[in-house]
Amino acid sequence: MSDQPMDKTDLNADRRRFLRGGITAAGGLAAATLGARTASSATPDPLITEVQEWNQVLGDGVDAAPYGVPSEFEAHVVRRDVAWLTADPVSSVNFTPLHELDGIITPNGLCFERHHGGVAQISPADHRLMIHGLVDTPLVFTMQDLMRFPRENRIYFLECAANSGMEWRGAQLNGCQFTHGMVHNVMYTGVPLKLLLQEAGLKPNAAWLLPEGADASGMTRSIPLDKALDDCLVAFKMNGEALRPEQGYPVRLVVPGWEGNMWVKWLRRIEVGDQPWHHREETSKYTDLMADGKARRFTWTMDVKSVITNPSPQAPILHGRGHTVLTGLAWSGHGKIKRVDISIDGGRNWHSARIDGPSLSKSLHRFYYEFDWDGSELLLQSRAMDEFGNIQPTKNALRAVRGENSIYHNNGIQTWQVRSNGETENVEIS
Ligand SMILES: Nc1nc2c(c(=O)[nH]1)N[C@H]1C(S)=C(S)[C@@H](COP(=O)(O)O)O[C@H]1N2
Ligand SMILES: [Mo]
Repeated sequence: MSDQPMDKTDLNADRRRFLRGGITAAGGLAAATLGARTASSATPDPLITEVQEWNQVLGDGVDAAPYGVPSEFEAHVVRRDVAWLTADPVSSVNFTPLHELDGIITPNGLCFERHHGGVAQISPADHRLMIHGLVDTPLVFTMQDLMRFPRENRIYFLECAANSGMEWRGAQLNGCQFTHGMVHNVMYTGVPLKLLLQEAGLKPNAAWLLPEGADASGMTRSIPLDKALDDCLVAFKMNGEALRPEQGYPVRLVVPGWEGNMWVKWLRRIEVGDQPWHHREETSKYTDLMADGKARRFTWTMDVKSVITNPSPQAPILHGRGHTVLTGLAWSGHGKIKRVDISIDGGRNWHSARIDGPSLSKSLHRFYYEFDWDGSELLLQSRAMDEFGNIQPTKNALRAVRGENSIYHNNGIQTWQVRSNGETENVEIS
């Protein structure tokens, strides 16, 4: 190309000449294998040969969007809720659109929300965090105080213990957003909780913590001290910017690998005690009801799990047979993901998926499996294994151990059925 500035009309005329000449694009062979159209195609594409509107008008200036928003063509990429699931949107949940995302980071505006008393709006100047109980010196921190402690940056998934809960008794919701979308993966910036506890000084009999939220639900959970001293963070940033109000602005607790309900948002108080507290929800919530009527309690760690995000019911195969990219997410509350296996025939044959992107402990992992689709019906499954050899079970194996009364901790293998027209559905196979 010449280094003379060229106007857009010239550029288009140039493209037309190129097309009429029928020049075969270099690398045309590779493109053909992948099913892309070659440049020498008989009917010229007006999107290439004609001047388009956006080639001719000036766009918005830099003052149009002081805080940027996604393209208008991405308006369908939003959190969604399921109206019949809860009585009231204030004590409810919405779901991350996993099928629209790639890589491992969840954008802040798409992180699913779960709250029991709505979103508290708190000015950071008015926020206080108290640490008291079995400590040498009870302390109250302002946000400014917190900013004077050394910080860490860590990427962790948060999964609600009820994620996939509606699927215990069979295939129910048609889309990975709804079956698996109570998970997000964020880089947190925060102060290790250990440093704040050391500042207050722990009494020798200190063994449990009771973090409490400043929202209307005043949510509290019992957390063993060992976990707090290991890897918990008191976080004020997510993906580089301030926490969103929905995620607990100005400060939330991060409890890596453990169920989401312990990640107290709008964190205002941490009481130190020598035994767990009795929570009013304990009889019905955040325990796993077994077939014999007994309940599992303190099932904190989120087990190894994975889901294929594309294709999936909200993201059918639209391109027909041929080269197909399957992708999804895998995670484990115990550590890193070591391997993900893919089956396209309902678990008869397994192939290793390719994990791409950072492999971090207690973080989402992104996997891919590329294959040539012959247009026949598929039964897609993914099965994750973590670095400690924990393997994702089938749903039936899970039911054999836990019965069907549970809502929580469903990490069973998900099946999507792809029909020959590319439509995809949530199914279960025995
Ligand atoms: N203060 C407070 N913290 C809370 C909750 C709440 O209602 N109030 N909900 C909990 C539950 S059940 C989950 S799953 C996570 C959800 O976090 P998210 O809204 O950032 O996705 O927050 C937890 N922390
Ligand atoms: Mo939750």
